[in-house]
Amino acid sequence: MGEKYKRGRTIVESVPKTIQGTRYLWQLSHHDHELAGEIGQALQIPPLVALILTKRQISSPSQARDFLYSRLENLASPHQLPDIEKAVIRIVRAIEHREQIVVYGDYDVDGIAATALLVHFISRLGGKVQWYLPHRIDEGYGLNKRALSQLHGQSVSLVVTVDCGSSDHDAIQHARELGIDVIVTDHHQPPRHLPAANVLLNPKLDQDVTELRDLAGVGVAFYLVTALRTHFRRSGRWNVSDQPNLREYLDWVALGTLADMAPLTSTNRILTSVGLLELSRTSRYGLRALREICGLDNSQVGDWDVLFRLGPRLNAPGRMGNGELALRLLLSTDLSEARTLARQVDEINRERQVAEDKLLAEVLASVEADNSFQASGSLVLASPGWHKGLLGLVASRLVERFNKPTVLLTQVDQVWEGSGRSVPTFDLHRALDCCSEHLLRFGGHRQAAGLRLKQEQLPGFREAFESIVTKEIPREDLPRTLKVDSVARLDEINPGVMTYLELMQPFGVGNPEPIFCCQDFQVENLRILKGSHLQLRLRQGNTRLNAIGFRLLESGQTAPVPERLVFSPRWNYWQGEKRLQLYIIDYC
Ligand SMILES: [Mn+2]
Repeated sequence: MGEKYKRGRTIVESVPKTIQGTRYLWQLSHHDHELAGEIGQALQIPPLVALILTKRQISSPSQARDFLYSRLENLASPHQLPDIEKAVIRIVRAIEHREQIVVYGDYDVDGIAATALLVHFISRLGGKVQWYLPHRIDEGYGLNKRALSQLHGQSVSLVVTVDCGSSDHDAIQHARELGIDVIVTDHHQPPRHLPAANVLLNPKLDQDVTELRDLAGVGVAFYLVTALRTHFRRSGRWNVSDQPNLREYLDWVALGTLADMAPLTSTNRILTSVGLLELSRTSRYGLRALREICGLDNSQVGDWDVLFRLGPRLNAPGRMGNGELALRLLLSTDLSEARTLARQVDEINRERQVAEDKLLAEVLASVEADNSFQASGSLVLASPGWHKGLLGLVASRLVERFNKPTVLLTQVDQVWEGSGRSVPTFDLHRALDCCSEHLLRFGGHRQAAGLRLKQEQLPGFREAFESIVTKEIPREDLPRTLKVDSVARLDEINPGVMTYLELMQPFGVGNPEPIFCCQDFQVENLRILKGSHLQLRLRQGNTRLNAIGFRLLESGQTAPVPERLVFSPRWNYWQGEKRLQLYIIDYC
């Protein structure tokens, strides 16, 4: 054992490479102590933090510095996006000629944040701009002919989409025939044949776009706005000092990017980490009212707050039908109006929760009623009465439970429509592409997608989808694995380390939250809350820490005294106090 690992880190070597926990097979990965030492020394950060950084594709001290301290100066140029200048020129012409512009959005958080951003900025430039959000149940996702005919009737001559449009060939063709120009800005996987829009702005269209490839819809809108600002500055409209500060828009960008589960690496990491700071001090009435209703008025807003509090509320109106309420909340310029809207959004979110639980129970009952699902690699379920806006949420919960790619469908106007969610290793979008002969339409990403098919296509689709899944995902029951970053002693999880772990936020896709394993502790206090949550007080030497694990136990199970835990540490804010707490992921 070398001298440099002696103090404190010897414990690492005495833990096996894999440990079978109650729910997961824990994989303790190899450490690059040399690189960690180099990073730790150069940045003067705790060894444990340096070690975690080496497990986030960071291979030098300067990369580690850029990762911890996000700087807007490091953002990639908008001109990485082909055709962005064409989009700018067309929008500027519309502004100058007082054309009626419409921002055509989507009803999820990403879509409404992108809509708000573009509407706000174009009107700031003096453009005549209004917005259009399709109704989720009546119209569905994306552009549709009826909406475009209606906009044509309102003398609209330019439609700029956000977060949608890449697959809407017919509607775009229709718009062009009516004399409406269409600029598509989107981040969904483009189809092989592209629609006939005047401009297509989608980072996934071009292989050479690297740093911007994973932008969310609101990220693409933000880049368009950046390019518009440059154009206006160059044409002499503003001095550098009185041009709009785009940093102020990053609160919306962070909301949409986090809620859309876009990978939090590269450009998205910078946008979201700076954006969360903006969200924490935003002066927008809508966001302030929304934070109030979530009990977040005076605290820093973190990734969890967006995912579990702000995001679901903003999503709820769109899921239940009409996202307009959430968009009006974001754009509100009056505090008392914003508070009323926030209350309404909150109420709809409660209705959504009740409806979601009910639908989940119903779907689970049909899974249990059909024995064939036990042996199948995928779940494809359809029922005419299911609520279309909730299928994605419920599909996610089925994936969590059964670990199988899941597609849920409901009937809309004689066709089946629905949502799919996937397990991390399986590319859902590609699978749907392979089954496209059985589909009317599909679109989305690796992990989440939407689809539409005819009644008679369902059996064929189910069979084709199942055969792709069984070919790609091994038949035998693979254990669910959990990557553990490092073993740690309890005294290593301290406020100093937490400061740096907080700098690594936001966590999510592409930037997983650090997970630690600890052992050799005493359990001083053990409680079961609400039948399924496990609460512990741990002691190791002189260090005592509280730990909590949500939904770890089956109801009626007696309390186990764990010997080893895997957890992520977080600050817990409660009644004005800030306490370190370990969130238990698994135990054995
Ligand atoms: Mn999106």
